[in-house]
Amino acid sequence: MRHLLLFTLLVTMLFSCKQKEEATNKFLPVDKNATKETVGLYNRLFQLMDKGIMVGHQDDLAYGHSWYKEDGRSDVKDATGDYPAVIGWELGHVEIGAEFNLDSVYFQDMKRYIRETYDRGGITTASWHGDNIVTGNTAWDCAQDSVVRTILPNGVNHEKYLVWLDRVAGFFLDLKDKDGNLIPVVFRMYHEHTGAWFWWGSKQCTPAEYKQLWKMTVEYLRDKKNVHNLLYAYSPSETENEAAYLERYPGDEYVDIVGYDSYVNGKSAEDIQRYKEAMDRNLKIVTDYAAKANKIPVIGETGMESLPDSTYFTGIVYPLITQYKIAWVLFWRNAWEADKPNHYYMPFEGHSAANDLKEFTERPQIFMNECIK
Ligand code: BMA
Repeated sequence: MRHLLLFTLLVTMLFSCKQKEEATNKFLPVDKNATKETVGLYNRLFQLMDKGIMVGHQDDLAYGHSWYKEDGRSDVKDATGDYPAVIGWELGHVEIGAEFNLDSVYFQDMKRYIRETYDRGGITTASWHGDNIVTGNTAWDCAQDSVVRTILPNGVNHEKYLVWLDRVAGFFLDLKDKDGNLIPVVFRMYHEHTGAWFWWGSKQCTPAEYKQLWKMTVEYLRDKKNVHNLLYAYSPSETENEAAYLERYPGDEYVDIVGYDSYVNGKSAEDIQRYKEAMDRNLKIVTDYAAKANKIPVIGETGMESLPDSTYFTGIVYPLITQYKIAWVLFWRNAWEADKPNHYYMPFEGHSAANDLKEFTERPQIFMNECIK
């Protein structure tokens, strides 16, 4: 009996996801005045990355497949027993002073969810589908190729855009823990810019303009608005090679985290094969670059809508990501809206892929919230 206990203990120690990180601050983020919690988060990410890959989910706490705003609920927790280690939020419409974002999440609630995540030892990342300042339409209004130019210094919308950035800054500066300290978050801004579906996309501005937009935003938030609780994440949509990946890269002094976004488009064997190839290629691009430049590599967004393949997590994602050292993989949102019943990327309780997700999250290299506490 004692042998069995000892054996169980040893196995648990060997395979347990709970391994304390050491408190060393070797890596400095691009903000040299970053708060100590932000520097701490950056270094924690490097340490966690050596041990495993964190699971992330967009909007996890705010709503899920066919439910909205139920305190404590999470589709991922319903299916696996734990919250994701990383939770993504969307800032779209904060810039226009709205009370809720473009997916109907109230910013006040979002701040509370971010505090809850922080209290649980989890990590927060934010994306921003900001409106098109020229037309007043959404981020997807990309018929023009001049929006970015009008925002840059001397552009006709520069001053107005700074007011938008003031509101973004205000959001981040209002993220406080119970002792009043700022909560550090990862800001994944102007994402998927190698595609051409947002006003900051590849056909909508030149590489030089994109880089200027990025630098202007970092400098304004950091140096003018004194926002010092951010790590900056660069996340184009999938690219062919490192040169393409870096074509619009604003420089190592403006980026802390390097990622990419890639989805399974469709459900045929060819679609899955194409996804595997794109994922493998982009995992290699970001991990190679991160190793050279001392950055954190991540998968900024991924998923298979509706999960028609019930072995997506263990059969497709797991073998791909475990060949590489990355900090996290973030799966996109589970829409609550009645008109989007198939728009979900994580299984909910009872879904045919729920057991597969559970099995995936139980593997020793895969970290959920409990593992990183
Ligand atoms: C897209 C979709 C939209 C959503 C947007 C911003 O990928 O999920 O329904 O409004 O992201 O979150």
